Amino acid sequence: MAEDAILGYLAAAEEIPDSGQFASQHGLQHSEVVNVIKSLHGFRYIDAQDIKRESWVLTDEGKKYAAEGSPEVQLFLAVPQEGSISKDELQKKLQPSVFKIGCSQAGKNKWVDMGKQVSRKVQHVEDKVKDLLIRVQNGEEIGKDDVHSLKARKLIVAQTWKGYSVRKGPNYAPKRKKVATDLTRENLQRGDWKELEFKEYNFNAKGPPSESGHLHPLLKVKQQFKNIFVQMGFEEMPTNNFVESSFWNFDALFQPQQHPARDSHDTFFLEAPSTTRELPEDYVELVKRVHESGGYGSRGYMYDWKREEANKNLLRTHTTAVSTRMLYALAKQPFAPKRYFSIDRVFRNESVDRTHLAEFHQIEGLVCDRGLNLGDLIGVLDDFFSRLGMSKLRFKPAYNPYTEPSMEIFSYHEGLKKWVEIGNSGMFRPEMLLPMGFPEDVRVIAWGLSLERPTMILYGIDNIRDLFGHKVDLSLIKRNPICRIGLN
Ligand code: FB9
Repeated sequence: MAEDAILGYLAAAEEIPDSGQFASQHGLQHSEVVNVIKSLHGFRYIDAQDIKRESWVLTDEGKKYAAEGSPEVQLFLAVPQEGSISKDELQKKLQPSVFKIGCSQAGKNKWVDMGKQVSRKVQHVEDKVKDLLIRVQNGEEIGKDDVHSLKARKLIVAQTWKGYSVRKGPNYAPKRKKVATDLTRENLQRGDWKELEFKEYNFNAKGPPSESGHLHPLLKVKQQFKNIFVQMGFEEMPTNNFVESSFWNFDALFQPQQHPARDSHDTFFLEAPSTTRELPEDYVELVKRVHESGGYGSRGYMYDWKREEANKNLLRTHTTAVSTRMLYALAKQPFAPKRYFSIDRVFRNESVDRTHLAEFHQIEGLVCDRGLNLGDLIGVLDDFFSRLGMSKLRFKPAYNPYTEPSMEIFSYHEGLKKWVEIGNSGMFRPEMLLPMGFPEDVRVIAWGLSLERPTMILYGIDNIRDLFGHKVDLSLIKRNPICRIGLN
């Protein structure tokens, strides 16, 4: 219909200057003409150029006055030719908005005398506003000042009309040739494939969206970290137990029982099962002793260590609890150097804000070997973070109950143009390692960071709720790019 009209018209004419006029001249919907133009343009039957036209359209209020007359005229007509009418009377005769606007406009036009009593000051008035609105409605031009005053009264608004001017295209034909998109058995049998014109291959056409599963950004970044650890010869520790005993999460790490992190303000303790079933008794005895009176050159914390405190079950506050278990197990065997890592959830009863939830994923690495020192720690941190594209590191002395010395790790982030705290680290205390049974000269260097922070920075997410939790918008999961960490 519209297609034949357009192709037919161009058979005789050079161009269709304005698709809008063409549509109204051919009694066609402009929207339909536009769709056909886009399609014919796609197949290069025609060449279409955008044309834009600014026009004015009436607002709903404008339409109302065009139909019922402007409020000032409605008010004027409601005032008796002779004598006067009380303002209240007048108000009853008109709609509230008409009365309000009518008063101010008729007053401004000095048509009426607005007192307690309202009376006419002129015999006759023209409803210029209504006339102007009707002319705009009919698409007629009106004067600049009139446009300005109607716009000021929010009776008209600007509207951009978009259309096309059309000329013949390279593949122009008065009728669209049916282009074959398939060479079928029938074509071959009928032999009519010789006449057929085949559609060009559109190598840029997007294939049908493949509905498949998508990895959460956190899992993509987690995989990148795992690859780096494995490349550096680290073995993953089993972290499949969110519930831990205070013993492995705190006591075995030489963290004193009155340490603030051990109260329910920071830690989620379990109601059921509230206490752990079993602990290695001889080792517990050694941990009790080192807390109470030290040993191994330490004077300990000199307090009464309580077994029931160590028995309390909690949601682990760090994956260092897993490191403790693995190091204890390692100390049972004839000593061999070991590199371990873990990446899994930890839970902290912290105040929730833009970057903190009650749970996050901790990444931890440790190296256990004879004679290791702080230099070895800095070395392995340089190696680890350089593989993440973070080469310039700075270290700030810090404190952890289970490491001495301890260091916060900072890296200069080119993108953010600032030094970012990228983790914490230290050397596990002898009060932690020797009760496990490690030889004197065995040292363990370790460090930790979160998975959420690097993921937020890499994916440009500034609020952790957009990354993790029930408020995450699934499309983020669907359309997030691959993780290019360390792959610059
Ligand atoms: O992840 C952290 N920051 C970070 C890491 C990477 C990163 O990459 C970007 C692509 C460039 C950006 C930022 N932090 C650790 C530093 C801060 O965010 C800090 O404010 C918050 N920390 C968490 C704990 O919050 C209470 C991050 C989390 C953290 C902190 C310490 C450890 C683990 C996680 C640890 C440890 C440790 C120390 C010694 C021995 C063993 C483990």
